[in-house]
Amino acid sequence: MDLKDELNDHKTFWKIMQPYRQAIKVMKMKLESIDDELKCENGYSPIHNIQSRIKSPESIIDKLQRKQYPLERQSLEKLNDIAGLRVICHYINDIQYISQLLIMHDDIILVKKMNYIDYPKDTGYRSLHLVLEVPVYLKSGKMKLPVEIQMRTIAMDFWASLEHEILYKNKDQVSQDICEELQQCASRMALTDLQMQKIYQKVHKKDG
Ligand code: 0O2
Repeated sequence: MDLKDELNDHKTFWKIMQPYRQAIKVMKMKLESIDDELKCENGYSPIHNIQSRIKSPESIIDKLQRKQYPLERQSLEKLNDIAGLRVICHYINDIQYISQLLIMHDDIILVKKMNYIDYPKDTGYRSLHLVLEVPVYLKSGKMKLPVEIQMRTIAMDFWASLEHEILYKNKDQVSQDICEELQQCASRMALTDLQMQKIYQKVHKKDG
């Protein structure tokens, strides 16, 4: 069976992805614990919500082909984003703080950090991407697996979700004007994020 057939077979895909599901659970638990500790300390949860996903067979095959890796099991090790978590935070400052606390855990390794918040993509996309290796314990022993974490504010998520929906399957047919409009929306959302952060700080200071 070649990799394409294996991934497209529901049962086989489910089995191959088992360690990745475990990696997601470990990472989610770490994030929830950080959120809980900060809630006890500051009286509010910095994390709005956490979503997780296993990359779809179609998207895995697409990426392997795009990167010109052979379509075989071993090539899966070359992908950092098979296990993915999206962490939606309330304020921009929460993103930096939570990521610092997470990286401090001594059982995880920071493999890659892409700061699309300070350096947004040309599309206007903003998020902090971290690839972290996390230990997973199987019958056969311990293995380390990468998990990609996308951290963003509610405003960044609003933009990314709608942009993805608008451009989905239309990316190549969209005019420059539309791209510019989307970039403008992203810039406005970024300004709003900064303003909301400042408002929070002002109110918090006043109350505290
Ligand atoms: P899915 O869910 O993975 O099928 P790399 O791994 O660094 O070699 P990659 O994967 O292209 O290459 O890295 P990148 O661009 O840092 O991260 C890709 C993911 O970021 C995308 O996943 C999106 O979730 C998100 N993303 C990146 N750019 C944009 C953008 O312009 N708009 C939106 N809405 N999201 C973006 P996939 O691959 O699309 O999906």
